[in-house]
Amino acid sequence: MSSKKTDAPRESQLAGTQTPDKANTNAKLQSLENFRADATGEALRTNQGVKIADNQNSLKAGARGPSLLEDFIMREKITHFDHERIPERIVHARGTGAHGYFQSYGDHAALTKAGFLRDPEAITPVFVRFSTVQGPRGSGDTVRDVRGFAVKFYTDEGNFDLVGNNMPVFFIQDAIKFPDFVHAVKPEPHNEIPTGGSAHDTFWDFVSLVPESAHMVIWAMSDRAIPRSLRMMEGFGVHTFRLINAEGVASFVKFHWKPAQGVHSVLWDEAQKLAGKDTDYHRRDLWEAIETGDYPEWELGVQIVPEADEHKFDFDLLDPTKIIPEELVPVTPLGKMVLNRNPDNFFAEVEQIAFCPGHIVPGIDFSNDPLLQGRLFSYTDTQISRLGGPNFHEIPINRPVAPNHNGQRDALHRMTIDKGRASYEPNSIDGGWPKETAPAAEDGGFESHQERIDATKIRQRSESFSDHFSQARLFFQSMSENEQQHIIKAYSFELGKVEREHIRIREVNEILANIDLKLAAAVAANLGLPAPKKGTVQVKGSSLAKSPALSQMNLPGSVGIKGRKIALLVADGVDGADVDRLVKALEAQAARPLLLGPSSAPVKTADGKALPVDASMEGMPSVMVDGILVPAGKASLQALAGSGLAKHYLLEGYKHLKAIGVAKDGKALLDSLGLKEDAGLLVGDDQKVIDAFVKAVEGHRVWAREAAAEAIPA
Ligand code: HDE
Repeated sequence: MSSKKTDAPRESQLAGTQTPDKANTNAKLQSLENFRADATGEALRTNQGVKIADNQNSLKAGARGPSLLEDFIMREKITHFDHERIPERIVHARGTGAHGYFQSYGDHAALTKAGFLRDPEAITPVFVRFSTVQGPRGSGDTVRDVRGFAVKFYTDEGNFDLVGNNMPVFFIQDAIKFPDFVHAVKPEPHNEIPTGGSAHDTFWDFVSLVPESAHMVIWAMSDRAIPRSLRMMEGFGVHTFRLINAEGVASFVKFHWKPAQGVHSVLWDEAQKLAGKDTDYHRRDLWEAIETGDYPEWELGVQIVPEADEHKFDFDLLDPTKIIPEELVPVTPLGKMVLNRNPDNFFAEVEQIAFCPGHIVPGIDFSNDPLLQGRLFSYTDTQISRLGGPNFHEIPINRPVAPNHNGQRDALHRMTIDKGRASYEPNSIDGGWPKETAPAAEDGGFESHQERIDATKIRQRSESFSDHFSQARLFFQSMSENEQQHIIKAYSFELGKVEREHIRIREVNEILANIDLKLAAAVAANLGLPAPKKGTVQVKGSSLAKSPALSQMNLPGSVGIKGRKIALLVADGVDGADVDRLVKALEAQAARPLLLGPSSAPVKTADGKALPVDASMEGMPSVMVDGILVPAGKASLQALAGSGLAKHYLLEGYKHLKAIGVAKDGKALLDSLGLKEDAGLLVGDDQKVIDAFVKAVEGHRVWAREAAAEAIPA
């Protein structure tokens, strides 16, 4: 949602690294990927390798007779088909992913001994899976939800999984509450409604009873929960981790991913419409960007806290409902990640990838965050039922590029045929192999950070975890006016869907009033409830009045309009030369012009030529594009003025604060719609209009228009 650009260290750092081409970057992984099958030029065969002569007809007793049981070809085919689905993920079921690489900016030796962060020449293959949390596999991409941001680094020292989200905190503080939280947010158990959303009683019942969720819930009610693109999201490791250097010195860190594409969101009305008009909006966007060579990039950075400073903050570093404000500890850039290859097969790669926060390499270690500690168990456990046994690490997408010999040889679906007779260690039969490696830095054996623990076994929450509202307040008060209004509307919408009034009242009086009275009053008014006069607890407040880094408005915006989709609305009689001029201007910016007609048939230009269109206006509705241009041509403009589809296109684009540029003769069309020119609604046929249009698209949305756009029907 940002329009401002800053001289972020990211840009200078990115410019300083070489960008290896696509063929080279994945060379390492691909050389090990002998499991990819290409059937080009191959005969159709059964799974046993028998060539198939007829794949159209089953074996029958006579052409009209019953089928024969001996038809092993049909039985094999149907048996396989009958078992083609596996259980979807309990959470994060809906997702998509891509391959790429990570490259360190330098040797971060002071911080860590992890090899992939030590060698700036090393190209570490990665696979990233983005996801929503609540909805099933087939649910919409643009629902209001947290987004998963899970990265598997295939390092030379083993796989490292950074299994994060696009929000830096979480709903609960202790893993034992996770099943309760997930049962509450998932569709309700009696009717399995709603699909892909949190606007229902069980979710709000739970979060209004569990104040530790207040901070994360306000993030989920913000624009962060409706990203414009998976490429335009920040990512966070959430928990505090440790990095360990070769001398064994540990630093606490929080991981951050900063997108080079800027951080942007859609409006709520757009998000809702997209969920129907293009359920695959985010999946398609990522796929197309990679196919067209517009490779998304993120910078990996860390906030570093020396162990000695662990207790220097007014919150607990182990509490996953807290951020370290970037104003207190800035993010140190470590390297960049580029996604440059789409999967060949969704099931084999995106569906079968198995992440686990417990997959770490020497140089990285955990903290005692009780949410992280529970996750270390849960992920491996869930794969056993989802992927059918403990050998899921042998599925191609999960295999490390590092060798992995040990005594774990049996169990369901074992692929490797291990040689040698000793599946135990120590042994003297197989020469003692495979052997342990010393933890010394150059040897690379994993060694847990030696933390002194002297404690009583106890079921208790630390007192330092008890402030649930200071950072939620900091978040709300750090938002721009537009963002605050979006948050108010999101709470009002969601609570408006809650049937039980006592839940609405509890959320307003016992949660929102403790966050911010202005927020509570505005939501209360929309629900017809009295505004609370004061909160129910004493909130100590954050040491900062505001954290500018929390507002998307303040984050670096996109640079240029590369890859942005721009609709050109055309009808019979359009001025072909003007279309050419606009298309060339957009292509010069590496944007994606799309000619949209009244139908999918070509339109006729004013000088009688057939002009093919990319889609109909119905097929590519305004919610799917970032800006709209209306080229010159009297007859075309007249036709558009008489078309409900075209008028709706412009009104909706205006309502969603998009840049609109209309030829001079199209002024009457705008007047008939009651639309007034502004910084992003431009009229004219000259270069100045194009320049202003490009600037408005780069700014993502015309925020100054938001109040005026309220009057436009949705
Ligand atoms: Fe997860 N989470 N989670 N989670 N999570 C899963 O693992 C779990 C949490 C996250 O694209 C599951 O393989 C527990 C925080 C992502 O495949 C499961 C707790 C964060 C993904 C699981 C949490 C996440 C998952 C479901 C609380 C952000 C998708 C299927 C203790 C830091 C990964 C699976 C992918 C998936 C458990 C909390 C992120 C059930 C018990 C906090 C991105 O194992």
